Amino acid sequence: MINKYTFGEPYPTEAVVQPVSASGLEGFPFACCLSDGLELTIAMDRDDIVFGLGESIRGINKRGWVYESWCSDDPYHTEDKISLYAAHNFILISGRTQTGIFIDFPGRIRWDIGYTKTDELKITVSGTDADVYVITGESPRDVVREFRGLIGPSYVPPFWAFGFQQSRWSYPDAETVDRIIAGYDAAQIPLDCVYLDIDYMKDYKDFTVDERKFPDFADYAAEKKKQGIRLIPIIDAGIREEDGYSVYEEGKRLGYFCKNADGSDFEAGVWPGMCCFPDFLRADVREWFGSRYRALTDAGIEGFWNDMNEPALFYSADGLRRTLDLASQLKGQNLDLGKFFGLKDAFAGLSNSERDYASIFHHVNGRQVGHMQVHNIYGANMTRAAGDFFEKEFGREKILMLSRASYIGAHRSGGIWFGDNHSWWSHILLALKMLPGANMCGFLYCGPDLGGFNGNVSRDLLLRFLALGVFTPLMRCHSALGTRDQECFAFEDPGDFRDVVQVRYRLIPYLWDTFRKAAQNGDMIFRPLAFDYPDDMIACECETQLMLGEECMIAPVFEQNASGRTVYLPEDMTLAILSGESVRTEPLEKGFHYVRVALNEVPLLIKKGKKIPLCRPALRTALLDTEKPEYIM
Ligand code: MIG
Repeated sequence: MINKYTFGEPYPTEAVVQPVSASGLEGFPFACCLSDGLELTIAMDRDDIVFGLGESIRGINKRGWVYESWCSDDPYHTEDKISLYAAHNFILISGRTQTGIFIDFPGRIRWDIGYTKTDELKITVSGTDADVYVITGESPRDVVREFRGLIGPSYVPPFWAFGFQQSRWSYPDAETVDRIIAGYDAAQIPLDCVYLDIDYMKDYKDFTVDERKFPDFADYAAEKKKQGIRLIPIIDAGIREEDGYSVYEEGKRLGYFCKNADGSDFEAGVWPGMCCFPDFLRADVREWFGSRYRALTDAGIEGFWNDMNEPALFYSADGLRRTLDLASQLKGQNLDLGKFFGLKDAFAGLSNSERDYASIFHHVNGRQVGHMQVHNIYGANMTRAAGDFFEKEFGREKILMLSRASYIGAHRSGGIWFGDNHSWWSHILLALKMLPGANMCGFLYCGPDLGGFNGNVSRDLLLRFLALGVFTPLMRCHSALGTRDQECFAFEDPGDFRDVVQVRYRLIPYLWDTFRKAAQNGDMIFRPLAFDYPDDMIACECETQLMLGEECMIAPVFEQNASGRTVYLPEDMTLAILSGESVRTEPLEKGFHYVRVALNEVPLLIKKGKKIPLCRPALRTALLDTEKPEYIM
């Protein structure tokens, strides 16, 4: 059952598609207090598990930490953080009763989940205008399905988006892209997409291609497509200020950019230098910006990733001026501690600064809206701009769309990648823990940067990361500028990588089917074990394995130099060890088992009475023969 409670006059985020009439606030089920903001206090039972918050830091059970919904460009996903790129304002308190809470509010929200007081959940909304949805159901899964009905159907990518994807910041030109594809083909490792990061553009200008690096881009893209490879260019939120650049000139002329308080265009530096930021909250701006993707779809491009749309700001024009003034004031002085650190902090604080965000204004339907109140839907609306255009122009399931920032509602327009993680062993598990949360909020097409974005990967870490990625709908290897080569063929004995990626291709028909069912039924692909075995205490506390679909359970190896891992089986299951075209199965009884998994192997646990179809592997999704699968059970 869904109850909606409306406080004040909420900003219409359009996260919800199913009309629900609001209940009277006198029936509001939680202690609440209204002052500068809305504060809800909820008592938790000792054994309650709190699921949710989608793409966020820490565990599947969110208890014991404080989180903030505030879309943040933060490349250090360490345990002390409270925000990542997304604002997925849905939690599910699961115990004797099952209660879902969705706070539809696009500004900052603080979730103190037993951090200050062990058994108390305190939600602090930084405003008094919010819709609060309270959803109850028989089981956690029921609550999620109800919620998903409320927020509408998930984005479904094209079939080829289930293929393996290789990315790097950057493959700057056609020769490099060709070398990557040739490397994969020579090693006989399947591949479907190569990503183009910011360097394909001319001076980092959206919707341009640097002709020196990619001469005759449309012909080149067509040639790649003939080889079965899609190119996926990046699009950033900031628009370079440059006379003669049509996107900038049009945006400026039409008044489509975000403003300062005095009505002038807000300016901040990002990759292209000084930029303006389209006011994506406006329908007319979305339509305008969305249609700009045509510059690339006309060249045959069928996939995009929207980046830096929190929005990330390296510095604002104002902030930089202030900081440089301070520096010149201090020039020649003997800097004491206070002055030195003041200067240092002033430079460090230039990026993504609160003061800058507070100085941005949107103009929606004749109303001026301060950015702080709507920060969390900025990126979501950039992705909606693109998604709406693609759907209108090409229909559904034709264009691959990923976004870095997101809010609930954006799950209808695209998928997400989990941002700039590290080549750290702990980040295999961090990704695993985000998956069910993201699924709850409708983000089905998602996954982490496999191998880790920042830092240097090791061969074994990449293989173990890939063995998780075999199951994530988005299976993309990506790495940052300056890191060691992270393509599968760049390591010794690429045959091991082929074995792992082939397992993915063998599973694609099954994963595609599972994905479609989840999208159709408003269900999850990945569930915490607690959803399926609520009476099994060990299963409820398990944070290193996930249920996948109706049939199986995944349990990736996540430690270096480990020849396997301990797996907990809440019931008898079949262990399948998959590697290339080989499959080994072994029945295992309920309980703990140490399972040996070599670096070129992928473990999968299959429930009693279930079977998983496997097709023959192929180098491209288009070459898969999905007709006569072999079954494992
Ligand atoms: O500030 O375009 O998350 O995937 O490679 C970094 C360069 C900007 C952040 C994205 C990452 C991408 C990178 N971008």
